[in-house]
Amino acid sequence: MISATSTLAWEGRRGRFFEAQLMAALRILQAGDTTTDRMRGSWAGAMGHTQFMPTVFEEYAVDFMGDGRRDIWGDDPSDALASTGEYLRRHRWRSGEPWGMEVHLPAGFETARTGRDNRRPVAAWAAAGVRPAHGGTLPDLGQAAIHAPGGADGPAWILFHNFNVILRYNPSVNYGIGVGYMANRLAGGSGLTRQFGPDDTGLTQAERRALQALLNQAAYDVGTPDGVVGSRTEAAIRAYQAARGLRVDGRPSPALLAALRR
Ligand SMILES: [Ca+2]
Repeated sequence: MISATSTLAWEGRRGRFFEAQLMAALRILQAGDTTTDRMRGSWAGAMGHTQFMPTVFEEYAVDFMGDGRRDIWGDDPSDALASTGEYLRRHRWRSGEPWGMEVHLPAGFETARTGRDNRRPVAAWAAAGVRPAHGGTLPDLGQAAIHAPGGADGPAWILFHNFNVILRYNPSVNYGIGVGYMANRLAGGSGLTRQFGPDDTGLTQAERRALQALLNQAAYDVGTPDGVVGSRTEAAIRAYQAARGLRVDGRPSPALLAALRR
């Protein structure tokens, strides 16, 4: 942490910001919360299990286990998780309320009405035909937004107050949906009822997985098919294309999937 924050303070683009982070990191050491060898963080200065910046640590970290040290780095994640809970609480997380839920949109629903800034009362969305994907009625939690990244027929969510609290951690809507969805699944919640459409490769996730399985069958090893096209899949595609005399670009496509299925 000291190496990373002092380098970034010296490098200059955000010098003042990282100078403040460096000074905070030194104060944390001085306070005895951890030691230099255990105070690890990313190159960009985020540290511990839930990636607190040093100034955020000073503001929100708590000693949940009561041993006198706020230890967000140790094998026991209790202090880190409690500190994250404190961060969410102080940003006005409402206990017991969901962040959002998957919904089904009615036929002809205008996606122009979706988006995080397009907030309306839950009752207005219910009147417009928005229904929980897993049945029941929408809980009346005040103002809410609809997020439908794949259009009206893809997965869609209604987003309540607590979703905006998650975004205080990271302002990406995809990040917020990912965190919220994973939390629901960890708590035993159901999977999505709708599939995402094709991505910019022209293939759906199921098709990308099928493409990876076919590459494996053809002895171009991509590892366990997961629908995520990383460097290993790209290398396998390149090898396959080269062996078949195709243009070598390493990119998945509907034509490549069709070739593998022949
Ligand atoms: Ca502690």
